Amino acid sequence: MTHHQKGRLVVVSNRVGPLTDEGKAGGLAVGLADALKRRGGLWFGWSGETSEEGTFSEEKTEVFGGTAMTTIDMTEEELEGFYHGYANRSLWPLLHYRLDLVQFDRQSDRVYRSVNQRFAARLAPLVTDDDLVWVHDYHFFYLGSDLRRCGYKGRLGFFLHIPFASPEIFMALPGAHDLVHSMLAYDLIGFQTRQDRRNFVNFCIHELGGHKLPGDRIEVGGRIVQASVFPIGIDAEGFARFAVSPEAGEHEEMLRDLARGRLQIVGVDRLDYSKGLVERLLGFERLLEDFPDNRGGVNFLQIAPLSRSELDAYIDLRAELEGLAGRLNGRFATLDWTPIQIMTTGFTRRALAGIYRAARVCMVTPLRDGMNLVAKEFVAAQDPTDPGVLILSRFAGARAELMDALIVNPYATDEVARALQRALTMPLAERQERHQAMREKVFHGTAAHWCESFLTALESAEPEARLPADA
Ligand code: ADQ
Repeated sequence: MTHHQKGRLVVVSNRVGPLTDEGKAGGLAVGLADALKRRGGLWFGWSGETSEEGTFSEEKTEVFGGTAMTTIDMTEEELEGFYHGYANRSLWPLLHYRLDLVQFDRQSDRVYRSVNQRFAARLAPLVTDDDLVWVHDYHFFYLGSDLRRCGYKGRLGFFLHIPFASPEIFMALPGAHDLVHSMLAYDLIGFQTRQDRRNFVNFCIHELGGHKLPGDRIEVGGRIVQASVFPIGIDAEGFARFAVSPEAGEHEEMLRDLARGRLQIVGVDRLDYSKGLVERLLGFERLLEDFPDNRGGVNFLQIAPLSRSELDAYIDLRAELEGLAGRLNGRFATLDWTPIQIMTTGFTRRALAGIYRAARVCMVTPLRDGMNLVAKEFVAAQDPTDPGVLILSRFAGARAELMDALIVNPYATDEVARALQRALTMPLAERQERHQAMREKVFHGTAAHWCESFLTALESAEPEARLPADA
């Protein structure tokens, strides 16, 4: 056997960078940046800019230490069809089980595939077969098979950050078979949860005629692929340090001063229909109806930065939420108390950590979520001697690890209200016990751990494995 030379890590994702842990970088960027800093390598993706066809600037490359960040532009038409269209109007709602919001059209399907091809063609000359190529998320399902067509024979992995819907739902996608077929070009496919993996494997078995092999492998039409579970995490120690920084302290204090002894409930989510924000507000309203002692005694702060605000579904959601919050405040507010505050402001990591720390309760109640890093950040930010309580949706990927949260069905308004009441009145000893159990999970399953587990599995994957008969 020839010794496999450890190649460079090549990460492909729609957005590239940043390589620092400052500012507003999410957990994902931090985890990847970490791995790239340790291993050196290339981060390849979209520049975030559009330019006219034919006048594409050469790719831009910035080098930081051992890592190069190389990006290319898209045309306006590509941005519309690939990003706003197929990725965010078709795949996002589909994979979050929202067939009522899905829009399919053949133009954006076509553009999505051609952008995957173009990115693969631009990436191909930048990689060698000794590299480890790791492609991220639902923007690039086809990129692996396109890269193979360009001649790449090295190891090729894919990680899906969002849920993989059950075959019943997934089959609604025109071209569903094509898409999953193309995914088989990857040697290793990673999912957030066992359920996502099971949905994918069931699709391969029942729709593509594949079967299970020992280990995590499946065989489809002679091609062997490994499908495994790698729950993403956060830099827990780093985040816990942020939570005791001066900037966090200022925010924590500000929030406590404003609350004037009232208990603080927080929610932190991109303003997205998958996050269950409407249902969450209704749960809070039910709390005030059914447990009236809380009137005047709790504050609910929802931080919801705007996201994809060009899309109708997001414009409608924003209007619905603002209407609901207005109605609720109108109904319950007194001269010295406003029950709900919604903000669309972005915060630094440190400020956010301080806000989590000031909260008695954090509501993470998505209708579907791949993982949900807010749940993990909230746990990491708490003061272990006086921790807050996490209310977590049974439909968040994080539920698999954070079983010691108060688990709710976000659609069941009464259940959400009861969980809130229980969280607000939970004795200190129980808060500490639950927090301690969750803290262990969050500090064990970190972003670095996620990254290393995936890359270790990818390193030992056999590139383009085939059944002997097929070879
Ligand atoms: P998202 O859907 O974006 O991620 P999430 O995992 O919660 O959801 O990550 C959001 C990140 O944005 C968190 O790190 C949070 O702190 C940050 N954030 C939110 N509001 C902010 C604000 N106002 N200011 C600053 N930062 C803010 C997708 C999937 C998830 C999966 C992740 C990672 O939908 O299910 O967990 O990718 O795989």
